Amino acid sequence: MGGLDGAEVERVLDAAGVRNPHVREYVAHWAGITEPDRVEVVDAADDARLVAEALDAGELLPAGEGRYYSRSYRKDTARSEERTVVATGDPADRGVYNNWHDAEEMTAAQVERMRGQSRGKTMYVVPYLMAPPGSPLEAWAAGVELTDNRPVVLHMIRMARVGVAHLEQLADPTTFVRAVHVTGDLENLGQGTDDDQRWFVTVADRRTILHFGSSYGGNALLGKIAHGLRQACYDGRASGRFLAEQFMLLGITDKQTGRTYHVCGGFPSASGKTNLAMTLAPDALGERYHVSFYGDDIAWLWVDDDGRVRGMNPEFGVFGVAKDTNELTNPGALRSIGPGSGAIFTNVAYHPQTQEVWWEGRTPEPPADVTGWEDWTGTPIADREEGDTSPWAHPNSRFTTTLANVPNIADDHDDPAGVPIDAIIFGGRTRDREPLVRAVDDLAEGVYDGLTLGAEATFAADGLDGQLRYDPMSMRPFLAYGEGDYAAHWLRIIGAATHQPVFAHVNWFQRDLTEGGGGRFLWPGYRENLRALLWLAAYQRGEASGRRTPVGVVPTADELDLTGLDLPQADLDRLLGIDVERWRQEMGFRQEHLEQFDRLPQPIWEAHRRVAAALEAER
Ligand code: GTP
Ligand code: SPV
Ligand code: MN
Repeated sequence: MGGLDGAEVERVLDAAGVRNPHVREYVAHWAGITEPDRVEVVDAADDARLVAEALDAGELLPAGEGRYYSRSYRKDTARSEERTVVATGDPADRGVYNNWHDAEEMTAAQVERMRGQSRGKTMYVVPYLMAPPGSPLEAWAAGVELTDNRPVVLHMIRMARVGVAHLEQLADPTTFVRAVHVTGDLENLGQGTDDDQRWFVTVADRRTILHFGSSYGGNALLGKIAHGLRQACYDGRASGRFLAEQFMLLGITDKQTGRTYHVCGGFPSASGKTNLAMTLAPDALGERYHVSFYGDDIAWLWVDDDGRVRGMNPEFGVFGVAKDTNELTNPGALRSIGPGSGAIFTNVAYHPQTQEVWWEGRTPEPPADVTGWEDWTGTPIADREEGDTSPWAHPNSRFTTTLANVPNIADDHDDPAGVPIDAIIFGGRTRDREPLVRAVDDLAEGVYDGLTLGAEATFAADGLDGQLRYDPMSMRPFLAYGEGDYAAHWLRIIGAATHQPVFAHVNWFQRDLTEGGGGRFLWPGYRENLRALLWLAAYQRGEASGRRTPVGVVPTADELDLTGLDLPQADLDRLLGIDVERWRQEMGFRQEHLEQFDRLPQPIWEAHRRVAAALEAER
């Protein structure tokens, strides 16, 4: 053990009040492997001191009153799906998308990779809880992240409930996720080459996460994606108790009736979950409706004793995409990262003298006076070569802020009982074919719709024009076991509910593909998206009947509240239309997509055939 002996580890754990013997043993075990110089146990209350240390060390830079800026190594700016693995002891867990490997082999390889890699560094022990305390799912929510990276600790404090107490109160002291993060020598890991040294492994049947070689969000904040999604996806099925999904969760309160309608749902990464959940009602409708935020990236769903589907957000903060966030698109997000928020900006553009930050879409044009501005790599904008049009901020630059800063945070967002779920929606970036919203009443058809979610390949990308990159339920990068078994688990969990939520597919991204249309978005999007959800609520209450189509029920033009919107009739027709020929083409692609999955339940195939037959009948 580098500069640290076992007695010193014991002393630190004693001083921090870590009595859970299983936590102590785990910390000592990994300190022996990664060989840090120091061990420190973290509590959320340590934030101010850790921030001060990080500023001193230059790991963070000041970004205006109580806000911070961090730059990552330039090859370490996003999740790496090719290097991400789910490992178990059972080859039957292999799916199409989970990149399954053997648990024994991956664990041994990661131990060797991590050996001695924290020398000279501090190992931070970060006990956390991915649930409101007292949640019926608390048994699956506790974890201890070990990380040798201080900025990662600061992000964890914002994104998860951090403190020793969470690990001392467990009903079963052994059931916490062991989440080990070792940064590695980022400049020498061969990112993206044949000699890539990084591996991000969730050993799901051992509830152990071993991530090596990155300090970026989803790769390093292990409570979030690795535990909150991959591990929980596995645990939800192993226990038979719950679903863990890459879903946002919001409530729409009708101030006239006092009723709140709860909607959760999945859109693939960078497709609008944060924006939808943080949405404030558009001005024209704000008198009547209030939208409240529960979560923007993860929801765990279960069925309560009364047969209601309930949902909660296991996270404590938001890790949002910066690009295009501005006063018009998302005023709520801007307020959540305002002065004194403690927000951390990663990989946006920065002005060291004024401590300002900027990203593409923050204002229509970049700051006119470029003097002093640096792009996300630290290169002064003034030194850029003539004709360099690369973005100032990295396209995946992000902000990190706690839920408490979100202006429309729901009063009951941390209620351990969660909230009743009325609707489950799916949406991707689809330039044609998918209408603004279509409701699906049947459970199997709803699950089928989620399994066939995707985003269209762009004109530039390889592959068939109009073919989707499928992303089942928006969980493609986070699935922990095979897709057929996943579908069966969905049918079992939601099928046990006595009050069935309605399903719906939404699409904010239809484009004008006519000559001269320039590919503009047909729908204004952002805050106006509320209108589609209001229709869904009315439909579910029987106050709107819509128009039945082979792929679900779409609103009639007069059922959609368009007050204050200036939408040409031709656009509206397109937004609410069903292009049967395009849909028939899509059914062929879906067939191939679904055929890849082992053990896909019969009810899903039947749903597929029903939709296909209904489309044939339209001819
Ligand atoms: P992850 O955090 O990666 O899971 O992403 P997310 O699904 O939360 O995506 P987010 O809400 O951060 O949005 C990603 C991008 O989509 C941003 O650049 C938004 O500006 C853009 N976007 C979101 N909603 C809309 C919309 O309704 N219309 C249009 N045109 N763009 C949108
Ligand atoms: C996503 O990529 O879907 C995210 C951000 O929510 S990350 O934390 O990188 O996974
Ligand atoms: Mn996400």
